[in-house]
Amino acid sequence: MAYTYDTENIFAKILRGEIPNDTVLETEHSLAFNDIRPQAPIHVLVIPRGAYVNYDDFASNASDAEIVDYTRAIAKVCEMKGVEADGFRMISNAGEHGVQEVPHLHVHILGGRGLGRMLE
Ligand code: IU
Repeated sequence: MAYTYDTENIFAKILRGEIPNDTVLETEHSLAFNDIRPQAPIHVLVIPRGAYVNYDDFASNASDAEIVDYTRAIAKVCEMKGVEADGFRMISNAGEHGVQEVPHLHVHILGGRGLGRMLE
């Protein structure tokens, strides 16, 4: 299944203020909020405000200002949550094989416990 941007996706609704979220950080071009079904003690989603379906779409089509803002927002969340000392994981699922549930780019930041080995 090819993923196209759907303006009715849940994160688009969050960005429009139609659905509440547990905000961690707001910047000009990005929003970070706690995942509704946390998989670790720290589980934050960071999304760009722009309508990008995945990282490839974002990196190819976003402005430099959006890319800088988003990259730094991810780092800021890591700093705010204090995960850098003990380590953390960043994941961005894309498409069907990546089991992407919401078709709006999001990076998961997971930490606060040992996360186990993902890749052999
Ligand atoms: P995925 O990478 O698209 O598979 O993950 C989507 C995430 O969005 C997943 O961890 C959900 O728990 C999370 N989420 C959310 O935080 N709030 C929501 O209303 C919905 C999903 I729907």
